[in-house]
Amino acid sequence: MKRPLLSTAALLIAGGGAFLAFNSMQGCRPATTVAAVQGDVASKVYVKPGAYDEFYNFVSGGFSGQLAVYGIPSGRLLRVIPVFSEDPQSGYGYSEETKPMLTTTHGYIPWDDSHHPELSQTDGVPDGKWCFINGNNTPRIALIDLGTFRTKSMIEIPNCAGNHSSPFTTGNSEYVISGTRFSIPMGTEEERDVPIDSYRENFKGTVSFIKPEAETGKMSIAFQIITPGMNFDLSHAGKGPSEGWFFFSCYNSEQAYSLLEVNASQNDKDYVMALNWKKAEEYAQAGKGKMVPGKHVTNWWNDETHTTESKIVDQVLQLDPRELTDLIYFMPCPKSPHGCDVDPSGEFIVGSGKLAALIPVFSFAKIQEAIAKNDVEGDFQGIPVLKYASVLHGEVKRPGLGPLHTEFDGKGNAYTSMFVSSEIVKWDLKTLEVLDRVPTYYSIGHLSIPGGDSKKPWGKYVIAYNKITKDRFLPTGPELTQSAQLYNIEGDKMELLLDFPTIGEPHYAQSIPADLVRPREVKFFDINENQHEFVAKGEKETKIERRGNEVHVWMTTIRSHITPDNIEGIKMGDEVFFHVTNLEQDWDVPHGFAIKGARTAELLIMPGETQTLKWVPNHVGIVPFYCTDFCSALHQEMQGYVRVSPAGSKVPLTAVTRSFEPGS
Ligand code: K7E
Ligand code: CUA
Repeated sequence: MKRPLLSTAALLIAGGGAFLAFNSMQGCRPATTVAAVQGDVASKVYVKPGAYDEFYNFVSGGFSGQLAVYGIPSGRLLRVIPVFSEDPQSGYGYSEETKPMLTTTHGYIPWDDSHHPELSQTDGVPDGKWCFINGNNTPRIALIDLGTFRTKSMIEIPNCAGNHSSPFTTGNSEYVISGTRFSIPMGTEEERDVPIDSYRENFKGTVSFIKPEAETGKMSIAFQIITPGMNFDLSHAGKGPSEGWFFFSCYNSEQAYSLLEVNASQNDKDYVMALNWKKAEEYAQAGKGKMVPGKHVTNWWNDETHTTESKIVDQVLQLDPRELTDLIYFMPCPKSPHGCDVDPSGEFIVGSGKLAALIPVFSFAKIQEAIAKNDVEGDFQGIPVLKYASVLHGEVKRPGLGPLHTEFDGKGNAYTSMFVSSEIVKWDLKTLEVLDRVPTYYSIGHLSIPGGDSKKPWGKYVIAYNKITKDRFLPTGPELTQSAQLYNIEGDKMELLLDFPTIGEPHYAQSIPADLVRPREVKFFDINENQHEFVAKGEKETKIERRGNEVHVWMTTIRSHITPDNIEGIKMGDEVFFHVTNLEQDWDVPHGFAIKGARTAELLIMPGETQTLKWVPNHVGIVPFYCTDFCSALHQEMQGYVRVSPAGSKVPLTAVTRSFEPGS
């Protein structure tokens, strides 16, 4: 979303758009770069050394592909969890055990564009068990276990392109959703190889319902719903009265396939799609769908074997709403809606039209009435379009420019981010009156209140995630950091407390009280439960074995030595697999493993865990290896040697640790 606004405006004017009016409207763009910060705010974000933050804040890394974890209110970066991208720091994507996690039907894909962290829920409230996040580019959803802060499972989404309206959850995490941003032709090769300008006939969207198994976190696709071709942008599940429904923002109802900037900005209204997922579930269980091609990979981390298990699935169950006519309905929504948010009561659905000068709020009760009375204004490709006036609770007038996303404080207020006018606008859900506005620095995308899309927000803070920071931080060359800004929202007026930089580009983020996460904390892995194929549960179990040109080394680490540390008999042409078990049984004592010339990265092995580095020697001679993590006073002594001999050498294969008499 980082883009020159003026050129957009120019094109839209050329295209007859109403953007000019936006750009020339005055009054809410922050005039000064120095925010009015009260003298006493420092105490409100100050977490004294040794104390903990109140909230964990999970922030998407955008094009970094990762998920960053901050403490709130301090804004301290606690961890970057590798999800869709390789991570040299931990060996994620480099160890033999983690490589399959990033495997798809396109092969090994070590990067993605992550947008929306979504915490798992129980009874509509975040429960601290998992955090989901979407990969937008090569459509995937990942599940992060908040016991280990690691990627636990990952599923590829078939018949999808641009997994953007994802991975929003139902109230008990029965399902998480994936809606396709880009519509595409699907089916056989012949059906897919069509002219781009046959969009209207051939391009379709899908919405997939992914089921995470409650016990294991394994994910599978329960069913998929085919939709008219459009762009599905964001979504949220209903709750309370609207439990059982999902709502999606849809843009490009023009069905443009070129220069969308202009061509998809023509219609005054696009749609919010209401989807009855309880019905869909019923139909799926009653065999009303059909199996269609939908090859995808689903990967799952087994905590006992410390290894990824991968499964390829060839087909998915697809439901067609042209036959199952009570599955989806469209509601007109001005104009090119982005955010689609449901308030804590579940009655109000907020559609935020990027190009709209107002914010429409839909009423779930009225939607139900309109459906019951068939109160439609027509159809869109066979799907009923309900009358705007009939489903509208009301409109927030003159909220600001470029509304994107809305969150809630649980006290009857909504907070909407305004990308163009760079501000957060607070408004009353019932009266739709604007109550307060604060500048953000600058170009806010998402915003987030702890629990702010759930039934029970912890309405203490709102955090802005900004695309542009211009003059807010020390300059760092051509690219400046993106950032978050923390505001207190306990009073009538929002109050800016803190700026903090973020990794990659922050899109959405969610926060949860640390007290809900900490009880599940895993401090180390029980070595007795380690079922890795190549585990060595003690130094006596270390060994070396040749299998053709593969050499396997069962290796252990403990403060402060690696066993074995003298290896001979490796030959050019061999592939060496170091299976390193960390024997420690204590919190926060990882050991690292690196070897000269390795073409990937190190391993960082947690206590009780086994991880494997594959190494192909390419020089004859003595090659050192060592521990990379300063683990003890004698960390620098934690090293060893491999002797590499020419191919065909007769040096016997040995792996030992030797005692050594000084001076002998
Ligand atoms: Cu608004 Cu991808 Cu949710 Cu970015 S998206 S801002
Ligand atoms: Cu083990 Cu340093």
